[in-house]
Amino acid sequence: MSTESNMQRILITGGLGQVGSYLVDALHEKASITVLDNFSSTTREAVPHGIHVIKADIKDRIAADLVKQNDVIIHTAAQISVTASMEDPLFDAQNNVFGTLNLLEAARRSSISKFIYISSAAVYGNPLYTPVTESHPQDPLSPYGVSKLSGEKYCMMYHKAFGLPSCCIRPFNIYSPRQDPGNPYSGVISRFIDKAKAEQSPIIFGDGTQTRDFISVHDIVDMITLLLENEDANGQVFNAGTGNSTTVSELAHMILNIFDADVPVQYMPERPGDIKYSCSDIAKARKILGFEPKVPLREGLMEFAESK
Ligand code: UD2
Repeated sequence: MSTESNMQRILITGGLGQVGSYLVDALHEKASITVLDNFSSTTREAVPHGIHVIKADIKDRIAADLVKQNDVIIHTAAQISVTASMEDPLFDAQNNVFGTLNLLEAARRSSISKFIYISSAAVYGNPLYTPVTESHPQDPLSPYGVSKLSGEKYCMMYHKAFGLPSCCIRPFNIYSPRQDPGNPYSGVISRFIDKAKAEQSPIIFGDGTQTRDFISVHDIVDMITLLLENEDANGQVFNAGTGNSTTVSELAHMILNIFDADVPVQYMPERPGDIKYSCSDIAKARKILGFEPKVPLREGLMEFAESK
């Protein structure tokens, strides 16, 4: 049996957030985990026993010190709201660009074996074609997309110039029961489920024909776990999606059906700046990582019914 002293030491930034908290659950028996989180966005009530939780910001000096004390860095912490980034691009960049750079600089001066960065499909902007491959032009429509792309570019540059074993993923629309439905920036799935549970109409912005590639947080965790073991992934960026798209209208009806809510959907004008069609091409992740998404959308949605 492994003891804490010979276990791999993993630092998870944003370890109380949506992706980070599921990573903690998946990895804490196999590794010695430290969570760095500023407690700005969490629905998690308690972390598993034995996890070191440090309340600090990724821009802080202590974040750099923590990087040096670990073998692997999984960097999920970020300002995650597109809308907030439009209102305050400086705040967004300070977190997502300078926070990431603070960690990378510390990583360059240490002997870490992996640095995993969570980017976003927002780097693509409005897709020119679907499914979107990693080589699709990157033309972000928000400061958030720019800051995420910037973090990626730094990771790749640190790989090329300093040999840092870094790799990036670009998640499409992640969902999980730990996404906070009370947050106005929350995703469509948690909003629709919240409505369905209250027997209220979900609100569709536009005509509902827009599509998204919804991926369960468990598949994201799977992909990150594959990255941990794969040296060929270093210096690479991977789409993190399912390769399937669903219309918002289909989604609404699926959720009403699962929650047995007998209410009509309601339509509101399209959200300004909304992307029409989005779907990932995951051939690269399949080939290099052996990644295969395992959670069909309906099954992933059922988890919300069981968890609350
Ligand atoms: C996702 C990400 C965002 C960024 C962006 C990049 C989430 C929560 N957001 O934004 O961070 O990466 O992709 O393109 O994953 N909708 C409704 N009714 C609602 C809420 C939403 O119809 O109550 C529609 C919305 O107009 C859009 C679709 O559902 O067409 C998805 O909206 P979203 O906010 O879940 O995510 P998205 O794709 O805009």
